[in-house]
Amino acid sequence: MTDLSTIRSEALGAVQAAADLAALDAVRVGVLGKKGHVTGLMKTLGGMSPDERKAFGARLNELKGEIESVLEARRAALETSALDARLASERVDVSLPTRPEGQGSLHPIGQVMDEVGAIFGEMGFTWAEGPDIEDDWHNFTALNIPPDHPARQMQDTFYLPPRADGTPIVLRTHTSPVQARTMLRPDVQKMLADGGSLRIIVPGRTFRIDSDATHTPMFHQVEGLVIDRTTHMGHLKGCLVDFCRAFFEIDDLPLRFRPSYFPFTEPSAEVDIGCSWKDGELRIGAGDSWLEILGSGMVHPNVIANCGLDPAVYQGFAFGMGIDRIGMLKYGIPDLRSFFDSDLRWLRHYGFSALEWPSLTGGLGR
Ligand code: 2NL
Repeated sequence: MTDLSTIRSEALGAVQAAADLAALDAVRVGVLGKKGHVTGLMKTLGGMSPDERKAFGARLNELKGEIESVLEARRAALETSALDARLASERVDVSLPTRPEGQGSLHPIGQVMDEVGAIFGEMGFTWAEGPDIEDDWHNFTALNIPPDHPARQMQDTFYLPPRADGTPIVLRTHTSPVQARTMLRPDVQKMLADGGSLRIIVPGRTFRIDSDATHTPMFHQVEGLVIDRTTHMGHLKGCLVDFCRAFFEIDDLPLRFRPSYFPFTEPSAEVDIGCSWKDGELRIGAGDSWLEILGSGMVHPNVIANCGLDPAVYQGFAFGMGIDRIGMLKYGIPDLRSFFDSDLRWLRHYGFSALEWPSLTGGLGR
């Protein structure tokens, strides 16, 4: 009897005296744990007579319940005061700046495409796209490339399994099939018949079996096309001079139009820009060297006819250039293959801000 009331008063006193949760748990273990006082008394029940056991057992259980409930009440009180203390001592500084978020950057290829788009956009060209996978009619035949032309060879062109009807399928070797598809569109034919002009640029991926320091099997081109009844070689020249000077941001950039040959244009011209080499480094815009930058010409009458237009009525010019190549030249990127390595350090170095849109008035590149 004295045992129980002593245990009770000691236990209740210890619970109230526990200053933190760890001390409170020590009290619980000392009373109700495996070797606790109450647990020890529970073990003595087995040696008692049934009447003794019943009476003592009931009192023991009552004591155990009482201690459990004061333990629980004290635990709740300690937790509340611990939280109150934290709330009083810690504070959130809402005036702190936010953590900087990682900002991605634009790949130079997309940047150069946007720059080219901004320049030709100012001249009234719209942006056209089409499929990477083409049939050989749109990729070769429509463009006046004869069946035995070396460009059609398996060594140069990626062939895919032919269509069920036997039509050969290729990865497009240039973006020209998009121009052919555009000219063939009924709404474009009607617009031309009504006296309008077609002016498009076609940026996109192209594929050729070629792989070395200056060629990758996948690369990027932008081609352009103007078709109406009066556009002539003078327009071609003025347009491309303006483009090159705007793109390289050099007002007096020297240009040279050099006679050339393409199956899809007649006459054809390649365009070189003036440059010089000093200590192995390229300087664009002055000097006595020339750098080939693009190919161009008046659209061949056969191409006009293949695209459903009368070559006696319609004429125009076309041009094509390598996006990757003009990007390397403008931004001093030495190795073409690095464009496609997806190296984050390279992208951080050569990448462009996604928040600045190239424009002739606001600035093209950096
Ligand atoms: C080059 C040369 C060129 C064209 C592409 C073209 C397209 C049609 C009709 C006529 Cl639909 N021509 N495209 C014309 C001349 C040159 O590209 O060196 N590209 C990298």
